[in-house]
Amino acid sequence: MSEEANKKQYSADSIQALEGMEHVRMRPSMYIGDVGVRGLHHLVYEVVDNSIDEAMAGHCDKIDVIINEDNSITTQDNGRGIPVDLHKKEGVSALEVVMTKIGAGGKFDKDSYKVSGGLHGVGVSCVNALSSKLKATVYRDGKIWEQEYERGKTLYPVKSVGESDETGTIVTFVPDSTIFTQTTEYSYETLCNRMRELAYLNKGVTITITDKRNKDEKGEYIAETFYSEEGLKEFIKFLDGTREPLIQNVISMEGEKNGIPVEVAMVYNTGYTENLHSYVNNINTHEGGTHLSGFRRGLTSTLKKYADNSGMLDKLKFEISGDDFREGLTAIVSVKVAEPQFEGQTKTKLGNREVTSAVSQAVSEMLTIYLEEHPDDAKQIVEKVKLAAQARHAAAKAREMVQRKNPMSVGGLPGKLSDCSEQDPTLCEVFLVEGDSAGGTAKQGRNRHFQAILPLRGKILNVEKAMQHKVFENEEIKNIYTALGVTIGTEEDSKALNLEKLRYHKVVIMCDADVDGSHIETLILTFFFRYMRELIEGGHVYIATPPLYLLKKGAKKRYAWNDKERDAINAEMNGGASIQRYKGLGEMNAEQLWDTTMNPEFRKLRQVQIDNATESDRIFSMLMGDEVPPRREFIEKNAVYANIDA
Ligand code: 0RA
Repeated sequence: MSEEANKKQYSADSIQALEGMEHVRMRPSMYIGDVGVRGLHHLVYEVVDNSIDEAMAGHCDKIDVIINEDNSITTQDNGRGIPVDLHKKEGVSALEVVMTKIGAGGKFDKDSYKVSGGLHGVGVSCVNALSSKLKATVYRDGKIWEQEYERGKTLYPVKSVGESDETGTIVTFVPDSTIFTQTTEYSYETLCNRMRELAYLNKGVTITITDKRNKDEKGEYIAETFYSEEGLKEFIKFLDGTREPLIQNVISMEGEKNGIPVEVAMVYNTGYTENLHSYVNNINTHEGGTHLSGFRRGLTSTLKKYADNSGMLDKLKFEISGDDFREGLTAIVSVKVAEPQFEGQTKTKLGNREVTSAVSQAVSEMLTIYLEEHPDDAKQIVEKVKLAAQARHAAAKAREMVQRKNPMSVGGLPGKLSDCSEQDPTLCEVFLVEGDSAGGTAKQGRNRHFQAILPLRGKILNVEKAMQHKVFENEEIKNIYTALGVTIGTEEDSKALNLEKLRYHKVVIMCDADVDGSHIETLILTFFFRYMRELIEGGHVYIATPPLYLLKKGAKKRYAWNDKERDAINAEMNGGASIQRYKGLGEMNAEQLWDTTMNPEFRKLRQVQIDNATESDRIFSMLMGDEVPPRREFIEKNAVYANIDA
């Protein structure tokens, strides 16, 4: 290429780069999912993923994440450092290319294991485009290099600012508040959960997180360090820590099958739920896919073979199904795929066909050896499978009852449901209200055009501890299924939830703002999480937030949702307001309930989201399971939140 042509090419490319960055700012959701809380945190994951890639390539074993006082984020790693030499094609430093060109991330590093993909892996340049300020500092080739950007635009060419023998990359960014209009405040807990998960998924890497916005009693910043020596094996222990184990060991393996790195860990507990977590390149694949199919296949065939040979199932009158092998099973499957194909509604379902047999083989080998070496455990597992098969038969009958019309009701709907008149489900809401009396108030206070009320009697069943057929036999739960119009089983998946006939697009849980109320709220959420997760994932589940206080002075009436608000309003009223503490929904009259909690114009609904399914699973099993101490600890630790949220 002539110099002239070269120049032309360069400017053409840089225009393209600019367009790419502009496009990210114009359509951020296309790159990071959304511009809410989730997208905001996604920025951190994106940068950290790059450091993890360095770690997987064997060049990095320490990653630090800092939430700075101003809610900006700093990440630091001890990898090779982003290359700073001239990028021939672009005519500028490689660092600048990585930071300002969409999709440039792994282009010049074909040898290393570059596995970012799917939701993540859009590149640090995306983070740059969506930050009002970003500074990259690189330790490499004996020097310290630096470049700064504003909204993705470079402020100056890469420059050397000092000398050092270290290597690594430091990135500090301020999320752009004109993009993240909802909030730019980071949640320490959310970031912690992801860093802990990453540490388990990438053993040997030390990940620290520091929150410089808060100090502890000793005057030190809130901070945590995550490090796992044994990876998934420890992850399983962490996840299943509050469940009662059926066998004493975690069954695990790690290796490569058909060129695909596969890691599996599993354990059986005495419970009834199946907890499978799967990851591709560190990304949680909520919708499963070929790796999970491979796991199921390997598990079923190996256990079936063992059980048949053992003769323990000889007296069983019906077929064992695949599900029976997974009752009380907690397992994690993690694979690394070079070019992952993601499918499904949320693009979290692995499509690569070759992965199924790789995982299936890995699981078969691992399990065969384990069963041979641990005959007592093997016996326990087969006994459990047998019980599961018997319970499944009972559950199938109960499930049919859920699908069938209830003879006690009008038009197939539960008698207790006060329906709305609107026919378009997208406009309809249903309030699940604890207790008949609060249900009565809600029924009077609602807008009957689009708001339906379903009162629930007292505490609903704790599904975490119940066998499936008990769940489907439960009256309140049957009412929820019929009222919502959802059924079990789709053409593709006999156990999936069918939302096609969902009758209300907003399902609002409305409970008292006290300890009992929040317990009931948790019971209902546990049910949704275990049996109607698709409903939550579809963004249909909300929690109503009734006020805690009514302040009155003269003719003035104001409501407060927490103590701080109460005090502020009292001050606004120049003090001396009479303050009523609402102990429950029942203390409000219909008009007050409408004004504060049900009227779309003024109410504050909290949408229920699952931002980390693996962690949610652990929390639910802990909150609703058998062991009391960890539950108490959690509640005490979160008591402040509980008050604010209540
Ligand atoms: C491109 C190429 C290489 C490393 C990186 C990018 C890299 C990016 C980030 C982002 C945060 N930390 C990072 N560390 C490295 C390969 C470098 C080489 O070949 O020496």
